[in-house]
This record gives sequence, C-alpha cells and structure tokens, in this order.
Amino acid sequence: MSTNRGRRTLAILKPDAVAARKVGRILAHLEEEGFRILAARFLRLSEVQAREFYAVHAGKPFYEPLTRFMTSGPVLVVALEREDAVDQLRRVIGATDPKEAEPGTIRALYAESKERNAIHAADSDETAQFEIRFFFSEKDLAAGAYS
Ligand code: FUP
Repeated sequence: MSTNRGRRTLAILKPDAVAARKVGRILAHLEEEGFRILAARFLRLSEVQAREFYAVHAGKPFYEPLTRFMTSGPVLVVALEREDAVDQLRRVIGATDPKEAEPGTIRALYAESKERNAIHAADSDETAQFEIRFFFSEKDLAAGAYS
C-alpha cells in the first residue's frame, strides 16, 4: 500500500495563514506534535482544482465562497506522517470555527474565522488517500521517507 494507510494525511495551509505569515509557526506546531513532513508544495490552486478538491461540498451555500477563498492566494500543501495521522491532525487543528476550537489548537491560535480558518486537514483515511494523490506523486512521497 504505497500511500501507507493510517500513517499519512494531508494538510493545506490556507491563503489567510500564508498572507499573515503564519506558515513557519504552523509547521513548527505540526512538527512538535510529532508529524513528519513527507512532501510539501507551495502553489496557487486553480479554480478547477479547488472545485474538484472540494467537490464533496458542491451545492452547499459555502461552496462558492470557499473555492473563491482557496484560489485567492498561495497555499502550502503538506503530506504528513505519524501514527494515527488523520485523527491526530484533526485534533491538532481544532474545530472548523476558531471560536469553537479548543485553546491551543492551530485554528484557535491562527484562524481568522470559520470561512478563513488557516488550515485544511483530510477527515478520513479514504479522503487522505485521495487528497495526497491529488497533489503528490509516488516519487514526491518516496523522497520524504526517512526510514
Ligand atoms: P473542516 O473539515 O473542519 O475543514 O470543515 P468542513 O469540511 O465542514 O468544511 C470545509 C471548509 O468549508 C471549512 F474549512 C471552511 C468552509 N466552511 C464554511 O465556510 N462555512 C461553513 O459553514 C462550513 C465550512
């Protein structure tokens, strides 16, 4: 299983976090929580990419503003590895709305609002597989393997 089910997940540091120069702090936070960076890409999502990436939300009232926001500036896409990666990353980022996020979580610390909430994280192993492959090739991931 080449994407190493269970041990890998995907995060996107969103345009608000990049614009506010929080990238270094967020990556440090992730590393301190035991995640290793397997692969990273700094890019600007096209509208087509954003719509496909968030296709699960198509038709919801926040879909258009969400895809507009996600294409509004550069993002840092990161493939991460640690034990129980998906659940652990969800814990570390906190609730969608930073007002409801546990103190000390990335969204509580760095997000501006529910709409501009600093970081995306895959929400299941299946989604993580899809999202990692959306951005990274097998070669990209192999390059980040330490052992
Ligand atoms: P999360 O998994 O916490 O990122 O949240 P969702 O998958 O429910 O939503 C994806 C993104 O859509 C959120 F990060 C922000 C945006 N969103 C809104 O703008 N308004 C909402 O009411 C819900 C989500």
